[in-house]
Amino acid sequence: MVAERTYIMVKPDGVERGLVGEIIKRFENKGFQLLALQLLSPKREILEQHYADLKSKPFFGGLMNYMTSGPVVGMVWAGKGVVKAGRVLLGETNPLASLPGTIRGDFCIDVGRNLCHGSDSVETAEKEIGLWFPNGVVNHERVLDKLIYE
Ligand code: IDP
Ligand code: MG
Repeated sequence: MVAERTYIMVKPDGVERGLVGEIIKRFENKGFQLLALQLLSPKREILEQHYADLKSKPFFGGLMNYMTSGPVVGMVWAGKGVVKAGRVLLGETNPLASLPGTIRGDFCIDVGRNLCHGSDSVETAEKEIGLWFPNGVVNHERVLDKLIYE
């Protein structure tokens, strides 16, 4: 029913700290639909593509080390306004600027250990979904949708 999708990723610190379930719970509670989920240890090449726009930043090397330090959990979530709402659930890039009630606001401190990723636009989301789920993602009809959407 709802076509908008976003790519949400629990970063290595979030996986190591056992926060995968907590992060999934927040998206489930809101009413968004989980379409795909995988745990994998990402190679540098995929991360260089994922973070291509940050390549010239001084923190890029540190970001690559952080993101290759352990497995990540990547997910595709669907729902009305899920790209923007997903970023609201995550909080600000800098966890210290994130309000309590957001994932980053509740669980972390440093920008270089900010637990999670969320696509920043519908266009980026589709690009990221294609990158991380090259075999495609199937949309599922959900009976529950009539209780979530008017
Ligand atoms: P976003 O994750 O909120 O979209 P981006 O600006 O796209 O933020 O940056 C991607 C990731 O790079 C951030 O989530 C964070 O892990 C890392 N990052 C961004 N800015 C800094 C910085 O100033 N120092 C260290 N790491 C940073
Ligand atoms: Mg970003």
